[in-house]
Amino acid sequence: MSNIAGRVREVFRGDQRVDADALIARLDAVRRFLTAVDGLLPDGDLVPAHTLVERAGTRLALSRDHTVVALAGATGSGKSSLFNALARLELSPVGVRRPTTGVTHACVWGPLEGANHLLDWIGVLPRHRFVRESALDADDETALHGLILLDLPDFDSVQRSHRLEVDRLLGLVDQVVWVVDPQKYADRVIHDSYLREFHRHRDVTVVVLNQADRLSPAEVPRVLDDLRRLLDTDGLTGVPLLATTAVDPAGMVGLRETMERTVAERQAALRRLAGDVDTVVAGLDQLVGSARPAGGPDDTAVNGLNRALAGAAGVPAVTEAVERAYRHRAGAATGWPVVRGWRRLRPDPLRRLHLPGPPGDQSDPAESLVAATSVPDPTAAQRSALGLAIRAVADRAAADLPAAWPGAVTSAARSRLGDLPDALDRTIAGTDLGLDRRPVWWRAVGGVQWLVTLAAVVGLGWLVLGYALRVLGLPALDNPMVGAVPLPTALLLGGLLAGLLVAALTRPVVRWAARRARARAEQRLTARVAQVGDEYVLTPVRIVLGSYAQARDALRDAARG
Ligand SMILES: Nc1nc2c(ncn2[C@@H]2O[C@H](COP(=O)(O)OP(=O)(O)OP(=O)(O)O)[C@@H](O)[C@H]2O)c(=O)[nH]1
Ligand SMILES: [Mg+2]
Repeated sequence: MSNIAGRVREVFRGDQRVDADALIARLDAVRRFLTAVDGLLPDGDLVPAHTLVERAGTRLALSRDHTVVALAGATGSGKSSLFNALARLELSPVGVRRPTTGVTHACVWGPLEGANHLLDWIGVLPRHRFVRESALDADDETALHGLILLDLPDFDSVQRSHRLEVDRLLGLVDQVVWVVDPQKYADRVIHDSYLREFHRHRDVTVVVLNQADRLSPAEVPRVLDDLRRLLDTDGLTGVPLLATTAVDPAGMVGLRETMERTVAERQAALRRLAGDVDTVVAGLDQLVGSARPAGGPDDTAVNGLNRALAGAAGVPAVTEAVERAYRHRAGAATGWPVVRGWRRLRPDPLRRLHLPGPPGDQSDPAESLVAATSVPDPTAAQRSALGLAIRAVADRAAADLPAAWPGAVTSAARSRLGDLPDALDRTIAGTDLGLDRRPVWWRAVGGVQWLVTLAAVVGLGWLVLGYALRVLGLPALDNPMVGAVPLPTALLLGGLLAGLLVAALTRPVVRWAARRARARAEQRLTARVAQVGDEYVLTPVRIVLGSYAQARDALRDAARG
């Protein structure tokens, strides 16, 4: 037996110490990760992390002076026998009827009070808790003070409740001693369903080949070698492996020493949780990956979005109306006074869209509380173009992110889609289209038109008066001459001609200025619509990208340095 104990010491790894503060920092990082991804990733993927945070918090708050060690294994491997042998008392019934142990038994070395909270949390019924402290053998047992040993039911049980109990407890204990026997040590269940799953908990895993007395001394090393090979395949290279004989105190020496070392180090709880963090981080890794998060949606996608938003908001219709309104208003201000009145009767093109009418218009909709325009609703094509542009923004922003994220980014990009039409409409209604002031040159041209019209009217009156005097036989007026033309005729014709000429000269200028007004309005509207896109589409996307970056950083912090 002693040479087996020697082999065990060689491979015992108890090497890495886990610093409690570092572990708490890693758990905090997992917590930060969960906060960052809350509502963004499927809840089902986050269950192990939530469970870890909750369990680790509780375990660390409970006694760290105690080490909870579970004896786990197939039915009949001798867990209860080892439990009793370590306790040197018959605490847990050992039987020939399989399975024997249906409920977890616990034995506490040292006073029970400190351990009770731990056992409450672990869920061992008080009537199955025993204390291993007697005045007689106190000295023998001091080395195990702080040990809470659990005798678990069989994990390969025909009783489903046994398996559930074992699985539950294996998630809570600090260290597991896997008990196998010479007949069943190579069983697939223990290796595939249990040992392999624990490969990140190598630091808190011990494997014992019990019932070694049933093998010949020559067979023991051979079976141990075979078992070691299987453990290597399970990813458990280097875990302590020792042979035990529960029915012979000499066959318990190695296991007892291992237990004593575990209890003295007080590291098992921390190592177990560190292994849990490793497992959780490895599981989350594919959710976050190492891709650097993009700073935000790229320019091409944003430009496409702005174009689609402008289309859906009716910017082309409004700018078209701005150009026509400019021509309409300029015509009313600078046109030939005789026909100006007719123009005023025609509705203003912007007023028709319920946009600000000419200055001084009493029913200016910009002053009303509900700033809704009558800009035509987006067509189906414009709506689908907007949908595609939003999708493109999300796709480009999430291009480098792992599979779990593009969905979250797309949802964020579309999250305020329902509010967009109103926001766009309000923005259009609230945008200064640049037609508020009448240009000075309108007034100057309008003044000239009045003057020449006045001249024509004076000329006409003068001619009418001369004609009336002639009809009545009264002395005729002495008409001054302008060259060969009498002054009244010159005034009338000159006034009319000048009016038409000014109108003809003004028209191209008005057209040019109207186009400029349209371009200016288009610039302003596009800028405002882009702001709406930023607020309603890009900002939600950036928030998700920010969460991704936080999650990625948190997971890097949670990974063991
Ligand atoms: N020869 C020998 N027999 C052992 C040894 N350990 C246990 N046994 C016997 O193996 C049988 C099963 O032992 P238990 O301790 O009840 O096994 P268990 O793993 O607790 O079984 P369950 O409670 O059913 O899961 C009993 O008859 C024990 O006496 C050992 O080291 N050597
Ligand atoms: Mg048992």
